[in-house]
Amino acid sequence: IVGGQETTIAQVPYIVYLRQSQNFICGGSLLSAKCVLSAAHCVYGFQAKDYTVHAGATRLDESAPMVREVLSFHIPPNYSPNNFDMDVAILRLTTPMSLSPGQVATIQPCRSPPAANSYVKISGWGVTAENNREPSIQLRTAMVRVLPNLECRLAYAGQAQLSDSMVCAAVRGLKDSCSGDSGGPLVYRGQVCGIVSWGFGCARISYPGVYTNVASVRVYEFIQQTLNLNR
Ligand code: 4AZ
Repeated sequence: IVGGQETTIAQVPYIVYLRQSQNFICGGSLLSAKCVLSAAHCVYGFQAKDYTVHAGATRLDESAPMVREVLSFHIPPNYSPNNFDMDVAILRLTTPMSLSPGQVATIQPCRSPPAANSYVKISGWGVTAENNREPSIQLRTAMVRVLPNLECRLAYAGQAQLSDSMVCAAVRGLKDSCSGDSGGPLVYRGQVCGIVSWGFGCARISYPGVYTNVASVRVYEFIQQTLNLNR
């Protein structure tokens, strides 16, 4: 997170982080005791057995209160690693997290998207500046503004295609998600409405952060169908 502030897990009890072969790589959100919402690009091309999901942690340098292995990934068949369309994944855990109020909690996917210009909360252990290489040891958070669709399409015009499965948010030039925040939550009114996905650089004036739009029909239906497989 660039331009944010330190926080603790008590303020963001639904956030988890993913390790792949012991390395911190991404964030995620707990949708249920056994299901984690993250970005497809955090897991695409890799194997479930190489991942662990860490919950209840504020800092990366202490062992997380709860660590679980990943049984399987679910990625939409139309996920495109080239343009990040449908950048969403559900990770099914081998054993459920035990939910402990204030430290480990679930969050619901958002069915109706926040209106343009709403302020939303992003959180993660990603780098605090575009050129940093190491993640933030402490969990950080920032409030960013949801951009009108047109403003974001104009920002990326000629550079990248934005699809209906994407939504942009930023305080342009100041606050943004960045490398390592991928897969983590964008929250509005207590629901997860976005997944950190991509952007050109971080907190640049010209290029807002792009998030998977959880409330878009294609993404919302993928999430619901995948969660239903469990029941
Ligand atoms: C990344 O590299 C990344 N500013 C994540 C989010 C953003 C940019 C890059 C959005 O994982």
